[in-house]
Amino acid sequence: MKALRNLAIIAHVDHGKTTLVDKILFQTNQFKAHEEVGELILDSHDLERERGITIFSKNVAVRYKDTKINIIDTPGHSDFGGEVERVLRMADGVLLLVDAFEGPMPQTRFVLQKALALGLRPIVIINKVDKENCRPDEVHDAVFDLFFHLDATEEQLNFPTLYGSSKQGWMSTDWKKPSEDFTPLLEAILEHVPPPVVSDGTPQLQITSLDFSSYVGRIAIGKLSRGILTEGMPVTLVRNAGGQTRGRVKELFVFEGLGRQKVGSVQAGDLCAVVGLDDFQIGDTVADLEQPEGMPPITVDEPTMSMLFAINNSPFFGKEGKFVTSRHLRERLEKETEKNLALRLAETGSADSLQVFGRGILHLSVLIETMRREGYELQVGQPRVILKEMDGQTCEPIEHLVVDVPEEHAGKVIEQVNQRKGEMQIMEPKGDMVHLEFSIPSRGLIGLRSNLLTSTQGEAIMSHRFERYEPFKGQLPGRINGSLVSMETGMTTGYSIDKLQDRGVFFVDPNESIYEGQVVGENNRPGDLVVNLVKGKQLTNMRAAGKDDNTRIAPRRVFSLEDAMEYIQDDEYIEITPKSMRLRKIVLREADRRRKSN
Ligand SMILES: Nc1nc2c(ncn2[C@@H]2O[C@H](COP(=O)(O)OP(=O)(O)OP(=O)(O)O)[C@@H](O)[C@H]2O)c(=O)[nH]1
Ligand SMILES: [Mg+2]
Repeated sequence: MKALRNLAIIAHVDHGKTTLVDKILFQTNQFKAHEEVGELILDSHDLERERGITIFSKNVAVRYKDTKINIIDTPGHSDFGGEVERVLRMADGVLLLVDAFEGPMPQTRFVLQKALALGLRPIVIINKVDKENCRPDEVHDAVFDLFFHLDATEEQLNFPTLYGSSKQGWMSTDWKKPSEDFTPLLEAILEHVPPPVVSDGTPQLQITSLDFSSYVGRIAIGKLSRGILTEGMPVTLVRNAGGQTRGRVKELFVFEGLGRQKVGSVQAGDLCAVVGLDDFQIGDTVADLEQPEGMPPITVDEPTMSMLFAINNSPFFGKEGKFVTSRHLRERLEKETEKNLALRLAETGSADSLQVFGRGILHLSVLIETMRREGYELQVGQPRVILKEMDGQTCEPIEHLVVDVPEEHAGKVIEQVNQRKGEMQIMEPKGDMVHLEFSIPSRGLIGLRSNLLTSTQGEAIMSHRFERYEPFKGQLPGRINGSLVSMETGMTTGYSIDKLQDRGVFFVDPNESIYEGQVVGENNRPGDLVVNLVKGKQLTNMRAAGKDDNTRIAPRRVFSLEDAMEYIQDDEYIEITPKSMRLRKIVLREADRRRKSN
């Protein structure tokens, strides 16, 4: 059998995983014409490129000294932690990347814990030592402490450490002595990552990941841990949920460089993609036709957040989208659940909406954004965390929150987190910053990021991760400021916006089409205020489109989709079309709203 290593790269978000994999591919000659365009080859999805984060884990393979190294790049954002946990089953070792300034963060802890529990051999990389304020030695000690707290075995505690810069393309055992390239890392991989352990017997491949192609449908991905698979082979699928079905391996692929190579057979130990099994689930085992043996089942993580997805019924519906009916919406969401594992749907009692359950704001916003680009129009409601009844008590998700912030802002951060029922657990210096750790209800996190950024002039770095369920902590203060709501449908005028500027901040520009019930701004005070932005000195407006007035108007507030999701109140929707995003009241007419609240 060929020499083989399977490893996954894991880290907190942005610590440099994809940069490392990209550069390894480059240095091992997997692609030549790599131009420094500031984009990562591996973050190949549009949304990944735009946001500069990895959303989907990816398999690549490189060759070093006659050894094939399968590498799995994983997403670092906590919404995708379940995916990381699953793909770790394909690996025999992990590279744990830690930013040389930030040190271990909530997601570092989560992914390391999972890797250790699976008995994987870790190599630690202290990355970004090229950065000026880095503190590699302190970070190394913190990583050691983390291993210790997570009950690493003696062997795991003896992890080798490399220091370096993914960006500059080198790793070294001593950060003060940079090397030329990744040779020290590749050597460490050959030495410390064990080859896959394979036992004799009939084929066994547990499906841990999936891909989708519009030509062949769903593609199963996993590690062949036993036996041989060949093209055309009839197999039995041992279901994760129990039971068995039969199928056939139509085509087989192994990973090679950035792509896949079609092969006639796969040897135990290698990772592969299987085409032809139509109806499978994650965790199913592809096994021998006659004597199938399944592998221990995998649990797919439960959703933590839900949101209402509804058809667009605003007065402006159907102007921009191709897919606007409830049938479109349902079919699209149902199709999504075939590949988006952490996503669930539930009926609401209305044909025009579905309750969608996911892993967090980012997980859901990626779906909404993808649908928007495909030409869908839809509306979504306020995201809600999922409560659970446990031992006769209502319980809610509690998260571990870490905030690093310059000292002068620490007080404001603590105050805001406390208001949201967060409890401080740790406060200590970290370089020239203060490092704060809290436990806080997930509810309290909604909208917290933008508030903290505002009150710290953009300097707070925060991240969080689900920890456990605890009894409900009681009511949280909602958004303090109410909404400015449009009284009429029509075109906004600079004149009217200008006249109302002391009432709040606007989300619309002059000469924009708005409708009655649209949320056009934020009220300076609590409670909603209905305003007329349509009225104007029509004559002057017609002449110069309100030019004089417009110059005095403060720029409108711009929301990203995630900002909007964290911002809206429970009686509001976000309307999303291929070209626009608007906030609105669910009930558009003021009189109806009043009647409803009485
Ligand atoms: N200075 C410096 N910056 C780096 C280094 N490695 C990565 N970066 C930068 O850090 C940012 C994040 O890098 P990515 O490779 O996308 O990080 P990631 O871990 O893949 O992020 P996610 O996949 O979203 O979890 C990018 O702006 C990189 O250019 C490094 O060694 N030094
Ligand atoms: Mg990445």
